[in-house]
Amino acid sequence: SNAPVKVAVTGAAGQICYSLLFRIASGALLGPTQPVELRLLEITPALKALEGVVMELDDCAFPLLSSVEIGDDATQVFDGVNLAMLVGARPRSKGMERSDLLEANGAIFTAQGKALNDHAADDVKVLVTGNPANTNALIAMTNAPDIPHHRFNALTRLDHNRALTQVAQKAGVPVAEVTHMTIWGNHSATQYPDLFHTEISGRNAAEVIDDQAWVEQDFLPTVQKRGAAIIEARGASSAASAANATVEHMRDWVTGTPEGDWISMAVPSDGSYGVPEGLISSFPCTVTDGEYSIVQGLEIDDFSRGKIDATVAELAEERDAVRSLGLI
Ligand code: NAX
Repeated sequence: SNAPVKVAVTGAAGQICYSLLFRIASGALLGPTQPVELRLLEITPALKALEGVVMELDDCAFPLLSSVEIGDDATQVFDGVNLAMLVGARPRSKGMERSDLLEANGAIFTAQGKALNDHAADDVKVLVTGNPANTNALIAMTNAPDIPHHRFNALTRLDHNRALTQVAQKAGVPVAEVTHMTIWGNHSATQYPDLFHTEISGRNAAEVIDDQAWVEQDFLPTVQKRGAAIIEARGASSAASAANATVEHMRDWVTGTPEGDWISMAVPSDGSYGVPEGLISSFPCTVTDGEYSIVQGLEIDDFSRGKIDATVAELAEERDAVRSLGLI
């Protein structure tokens, strides 16, 4: 059917959404024949700025954009939504303790989880981009008991894409030649971009590159600290690339992954690869018919095991912290 798909986006007046909304409305998310209805959530003081963004959406005259609704009440904005992109979050301000940050975001993601639980469409898929993305997704998921857990994902696709390009540039090949990239764990500086299953033109990337010093001293820190490097260079955090990754994750979740490749998605662990069940951790995933599965059977050597364990330990600490705050 060509009924519009209802797409909710939060943080809609922020900088990521200034790219994201236009990509969705142009058809980059659901293809060139699928109309979309945008449902945009913001906090009250940002609604005026959001009205300006809606004026610009109007001024694009996108043929696929059937309507736009805005508001500051999640229960209304999320009513009947099929896809929800949770981008808005509370940034860490100067002097803010880590527990304050978790608590401020906890308030946002408990409320939004409940609103999705009570008002979203039965088929809703929820993708969290707002940081700390994995733990915010865990909070939303836990506060939405009627929505199956596997409908809650967090974004590590930006890290995945960053890693693809680093490998392509090192090997001197077009980025499309690089496949089977995996980001493991948390979307944070502890994430583990895994070169040992990556392929360059179908050959093992670690063998093609054959430079363990580059992997440890260049590749890993470059990908892990890329967000900070963008801030340093641009004076603002990654926005267009984060929007692109948000579109690509949700697009692949809806329409499927390419035959013979996989992508990185942070999904609730089923215990695969020793990641404790329930943590929202990044894994190699494929998608068929709108359902993802974690790629099984990859061999994990000691180097990778240590890196995966470290990032998963951080996720467990975040979970314990939000649990002790009563958020999950
Ligand atoms: P901005 O500060 O430009 O925009 C965030 C917007 O969210 C603001 O307009 C704010 O009013 C709104 N907001 C706050 N609380 C809200 C609520 N309860 N309901 C609805 N809207 C609310 O940040 P931006 O650069 O757009 O980044 C958004 C989030 O993405 C941040 O948490 C950021 O850390 C995170 N990122 C995540 C990435 C990832 O790969 N997972 C990478 C990029 C980015 O750093």
